[in-house]
Amino acid sequence: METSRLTVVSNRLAIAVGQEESGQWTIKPGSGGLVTALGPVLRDRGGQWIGWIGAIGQHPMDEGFLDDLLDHGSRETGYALKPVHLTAEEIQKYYHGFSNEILWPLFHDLPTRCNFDPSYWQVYERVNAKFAQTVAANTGTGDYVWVHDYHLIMVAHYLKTVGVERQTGFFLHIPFPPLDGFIKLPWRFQILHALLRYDLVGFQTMRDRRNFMDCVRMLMPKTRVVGQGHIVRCLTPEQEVLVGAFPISIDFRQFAEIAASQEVQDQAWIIHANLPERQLILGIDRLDYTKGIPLRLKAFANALERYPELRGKVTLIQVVVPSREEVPEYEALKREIERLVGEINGRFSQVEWTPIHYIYRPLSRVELLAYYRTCEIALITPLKDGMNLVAKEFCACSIENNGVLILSEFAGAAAQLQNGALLVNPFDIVGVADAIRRAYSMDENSRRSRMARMRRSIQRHDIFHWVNAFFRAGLHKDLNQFPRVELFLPTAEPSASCSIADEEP
Ligand code: ADQ
Repeated sequence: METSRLTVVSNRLAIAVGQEESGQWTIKPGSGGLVTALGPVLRDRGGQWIGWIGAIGQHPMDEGFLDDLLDHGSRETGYALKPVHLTAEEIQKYYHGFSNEILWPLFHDLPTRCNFDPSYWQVYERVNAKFAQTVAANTGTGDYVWVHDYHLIMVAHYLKTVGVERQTGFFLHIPFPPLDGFIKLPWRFQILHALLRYDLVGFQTMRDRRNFMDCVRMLMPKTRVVGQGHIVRCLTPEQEVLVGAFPISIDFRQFAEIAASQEVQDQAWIIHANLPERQLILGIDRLDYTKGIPLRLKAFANALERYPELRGKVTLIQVVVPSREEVPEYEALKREIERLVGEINGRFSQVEWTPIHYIYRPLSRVELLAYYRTCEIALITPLKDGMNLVAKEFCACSIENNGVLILSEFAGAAAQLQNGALLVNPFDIVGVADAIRRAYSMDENSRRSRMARMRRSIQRHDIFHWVNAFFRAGLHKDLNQFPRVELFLPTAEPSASCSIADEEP
């Protein structure tokens, strides 16, 4: 009997290839929500990951050498890495274009930011077909193919088009928009039809699933919806599709354990020793207009303005992780953030107190966890977010149960954390400012009971719970029923000329 193996497919592989000044190639674990979530899952179980290698095409690299590099990466990460190569035009029109100039803003309820360039669509289709070919070439009929996110909605459609039968699941990491937003998409029928070619489609929240079902009911009249509750069945003229909500999570235990380590504790102590006698408020985001950073800075200024007792008593540490910097819109956002930070610091700073510490770079894992552990308040105010793992990571690292989470009601995480977090409307500057004041003066008992509730919930619904819920729905089996890593991993010795850099989240 053929063994069913697990193949994860995402736009990017779980590693980033780069070249140091010395000319040596390095591979680092990738960053971002998807890698943080799936890394521990595959590491625990093994499997293979198919994805784009990143902008490697611009550098001259021998194909054999790349294979060596990936073999090395496979042994370090614990799962096999299978690259998909993209041309410059494909990167431009499929990735920057259709994915990030159309689907990303539209699905985050920001249609005015969309660039509906018709030339993007064909390239999006072509690249999805390319991914489907790589999947077909690297899997067998018994394997489970798990496709991730908005870049790759058409993969199951193209597998079916060329007659390749695989069991497929799809998980959307970003929100699914309401009908009146989705309906603006010129390719709305093709996208809905393609989603209904998977065997199982998963969303982050019930709200996303409801939005999707509204679109199916309105735009696909031949599809019948059967059932209620956690998972429903869609009967299309071609097949049956299961549709469910599976809120993604984190490896809670690992975050909590590392947060308790001596290394993190030492670093946390240094942070607080340098910013004494005040409460630290933490904001951590990728550079992106959906994360609501400028409005958050304005809310912080509003709090300092209206509540003078906060001056000198709170410091906002705003960490921004560089992302999509080559896109003018993101460059403009960076400049706006820097202008606001300068303006607020210029206005409120005193000799021994600077209101905002601004950090624009990725953090090492130890640094990141030290900030989570030491900051008393997390201020997480995306305008819209699929889930937001930072909110969950902050809670997992708040091992003394004394952190306060201020969270946007438009983050997917709000559904799960509403019993402990202070929920805010990120567009309401005065409301967010009031929440900052409330968090600052919250008594110890309330802090502890709220944080304990959130930590319990995240611990119970951790990343392994998420992956098992998905597999049970799609396959009636658990992650540990997949075979171990040996089935996929190469056996060659690591090449001497490449190295794995220190792990970053
Ligand atoms: P992202 O938009 O990347 O993910 P998020 O869920 O917040 O957003 O994940 C960010 C990840 O980056 C976190 O795991 C965090 O640890 C890491 N990170 C943050 N700051 C960092 C720093 N300074 N240095 C290094 N690493 C840092 C997408 C969707 C989300 C969804 C996830 C998972 O947009 O809504 O929650 O996928 O499904």
